[in-house]
Amino acid sequence: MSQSSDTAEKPLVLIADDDPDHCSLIQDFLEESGFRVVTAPDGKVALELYSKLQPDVVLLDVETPEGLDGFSVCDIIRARETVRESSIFIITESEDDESVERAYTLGATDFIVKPIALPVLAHRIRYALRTCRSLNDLRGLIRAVPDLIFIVNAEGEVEEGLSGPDATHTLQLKALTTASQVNFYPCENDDRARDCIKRALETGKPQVYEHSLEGLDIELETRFVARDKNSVLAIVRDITERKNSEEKIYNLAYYDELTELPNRQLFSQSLERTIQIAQRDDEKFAILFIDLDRFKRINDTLGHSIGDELLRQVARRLEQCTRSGDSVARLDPTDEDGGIKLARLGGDEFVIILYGIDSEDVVATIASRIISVLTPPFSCEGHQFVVTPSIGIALYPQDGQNGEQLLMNADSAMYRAKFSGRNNYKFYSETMRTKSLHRLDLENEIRKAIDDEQFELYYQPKVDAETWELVGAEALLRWFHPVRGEIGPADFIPVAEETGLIVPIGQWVLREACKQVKVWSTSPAGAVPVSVNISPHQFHADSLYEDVLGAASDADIDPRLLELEITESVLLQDLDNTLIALQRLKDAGISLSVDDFGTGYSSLSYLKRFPIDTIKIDRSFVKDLDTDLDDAAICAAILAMSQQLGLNVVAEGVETEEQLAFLRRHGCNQIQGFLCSKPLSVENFSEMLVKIADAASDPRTEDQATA
Ligand SMILES: Nc1nc2c(ncn2[C@@H]2O[C@H](COP(=O)(O)OP(=O)(O)OP(=O)(O)O)[C@@H](O)[C@H]2O)c(=O)[nH]1
Ligand SMILES: [Mg+2]
Repeated sequence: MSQSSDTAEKPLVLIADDDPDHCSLIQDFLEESGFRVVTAPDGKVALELYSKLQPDVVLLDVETPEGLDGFSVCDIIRARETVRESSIFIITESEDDESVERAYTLGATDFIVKPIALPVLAHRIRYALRTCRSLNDLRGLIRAVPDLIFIVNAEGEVEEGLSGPDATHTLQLKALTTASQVNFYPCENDDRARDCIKRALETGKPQVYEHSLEGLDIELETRFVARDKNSVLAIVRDITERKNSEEKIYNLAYYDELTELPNRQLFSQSLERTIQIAQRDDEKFAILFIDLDRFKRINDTLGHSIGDELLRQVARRLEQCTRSGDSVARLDPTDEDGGIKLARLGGDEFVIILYGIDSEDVVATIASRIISVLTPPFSCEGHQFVVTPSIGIALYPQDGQNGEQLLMNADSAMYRAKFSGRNNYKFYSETMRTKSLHRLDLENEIRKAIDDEQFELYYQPKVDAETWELVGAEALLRWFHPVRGEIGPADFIPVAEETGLIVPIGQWVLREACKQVKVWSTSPAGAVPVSVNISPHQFHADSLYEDVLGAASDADIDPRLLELEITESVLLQDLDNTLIALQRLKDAGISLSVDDFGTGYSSLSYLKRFPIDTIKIDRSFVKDLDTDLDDAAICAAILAMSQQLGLNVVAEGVETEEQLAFLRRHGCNQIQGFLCSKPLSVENFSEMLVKIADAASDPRTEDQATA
């Protein structure tokens, strides 16, 4: 070991004693015991050496004949000390009370009476050094930590502030703490704080307590640590920043940024909790699943930012329906601890929980209210528009035992609301579940039918009402299931519509019909125009125009041989876009006809606006022509009006001579129905064409034109 490190490790002792013999006796002994020693003959030299060498230990003889005595030197040393503290021993001849009192008051570490027991002296010095070092460490620590540290008694009163100079800065409490650090931290009035102090004193374990400061945006965390039986250390930390970032993270995770409503995540948690509470309290609640109708069009036509603004406004209006003052439904029991009633699930989907409902009527009332709250037009950036919702309702407990199931069922009820015309609400019910299971089967079967080519087209002839000549045919879809046999269109078309499968089916029908038109275009009876039914879904699909014209050009047919039959209700939705779509088709040479005329709104104005060639009188009017005067009047009126507008009219479902006579009398152009022919397979239709051709070359009877 080197000399320098040797000396560095040895504590330095300063002895001030005017008796040189006594002084050197102590010096020799201490040096042998592992200390370094310097000596001073009087108080003045002692102070000089103290300032120069900063000894770890000072031994002061009180009785110096002249100059400063030991007490005074002790006093001056303590006054000069800043950070580090030395151990100071006062040496006296006698142990009188007054001297002892004075020494300790002046800050002496210990007291030694002559004659000195040298072996004990070494131990006492070492012990004092250890204590002093610990104290110095603690002081350093307190000065360095940014926390405020107090001594607080069992009643919560602050007794002393211990903090170092940095603490108040980090707490940003300058305004409050300039007078005194102690004043701003009164925990004696806070029961929670007092409980924590009590627990810290009883258990000996540190207690953590979070609180804010009244009137200030500051969050504090205090740790109470037992100090002795009656007091604790209160270590106070400013956690405002941490709290703020925790809140930010929480909001990002659980709230929707756009509308500031709870998001799907928070909703799911709240829903599970609501289920638990409803189960415990034997309560009922409802979930309302809200999806805006045709929201995509707003994005597409006015841009995403207006779409966003609209979603925000919708959120605000929905909030009105779920305000806690709402007397129709009781409050969500989870409200207080963050339970929610309204959330945005994503896109244009919102969801509401109505807790503690007594009957479905109550839920229906609120659903109606939601519809009417959204009814007034919205205005965003100078645009005004109407947005309607479709609402699906699932009830706990009958419609689902867990959140996922309830939400799924509310969603499927919403789907039904869409399907029945939008802007309404539908309850999920057990029957619907059965239906949806059935629908699921059917949906799979339809998919398979497309792949396995189980569909077939039949063609029902249309004839001229006067001459009975074949003027065209309507293509009708048939499904021959390998196991179930023939499945009627009424059984599968609605499911195909609902699932969107009608689009691929419709595309197949178009292609197939065009191929058939091509085959018959070279028939001896002449080309046969074919009409194809276009479903609402298919009509609104973006690909309609390409599907129709693509099928015609792939089959290499004249588009004029193809007619599209569209229902009245389709025409009446979204008039402007419908007009554009129809005009494009018309310009490409496709004929257009309105199916089931008379069953919908029968608005005359659209007949004038749209480029329509033909209207078809629905079979329901034709059926009772002979017996029902109203139906007869309607048919007559449709025929008269069509003549005025120059439209071709086809009567569907004509079965009797009487019906035919009536229709002829009122100027109906064409007839379709069993009276002339039922729908025929391709094979039978082709045979019929041959017969027609034969009859034309051998004109004995007209009847051969019919099947
Ligand atoms: N502006 C905006 N649009 C969104 C947002 N999230 C989803 N969307 C759009 O919202 C539309 C939701 O469409 P759907 O509900 O499926 O369809 P829809 O057009 O509303 O028609 P229906 O609901 O069937 O009546 C989609 O076009 C999404 O692109 C969003 O945060 N902002
Ligand atoms: Mg929608």
